[in-house]
Amino acid sequence: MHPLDRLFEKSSRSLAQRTSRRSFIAVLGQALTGSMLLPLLPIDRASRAEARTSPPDSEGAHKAPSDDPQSCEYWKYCAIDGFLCSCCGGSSHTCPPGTAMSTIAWIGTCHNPGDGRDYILSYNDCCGKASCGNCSCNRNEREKPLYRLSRNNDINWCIANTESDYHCTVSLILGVTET
Ligand code: ABN
Repeated sequence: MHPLDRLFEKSSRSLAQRTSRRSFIAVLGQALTGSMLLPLLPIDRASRAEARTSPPDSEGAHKAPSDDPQSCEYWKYCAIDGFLCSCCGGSSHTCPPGTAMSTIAWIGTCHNPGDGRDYILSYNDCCGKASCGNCSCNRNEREKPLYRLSRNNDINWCIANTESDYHCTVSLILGVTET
């Protein structure tokens, strides 16, 4: 007999003498149950959650600023949440025909890489028509979570207009910071 076989036989016999069939099955059952429960253990997914804070495409993942007002990366849109009026028959600062600008708005500050200055902007919704649906852009840079409503931009600013249907959002320059 090969020495390895002999060794294996000896250790199997000694194990068999030391354990009953019932205890062997119990240990095997515990091992199997344990291995099945392993995937249910809590795993720290915080790092993955952080990586997701910038969703892909128009919903975030903010790449290099763009000088195209139909792009979500356009500098004036740093705190916008809505459909870009520039893709809906209007421009970055004018509402499409047949809609009216909201009388209340969200205010943000964006850096213009073109001249290196920071601008105060208002994000007004254009109201009176159904949602445009083009160029959804949700950047909301430096926005705070919804638990402080006054610091969250996920709001239909048309609520103060007589026609409260939301169509799209524009971005108006209100001022520039002094240098
Ligand atoms: N300010 C744009 C908007 C409109 C409706 C709902 C959420 C956000």
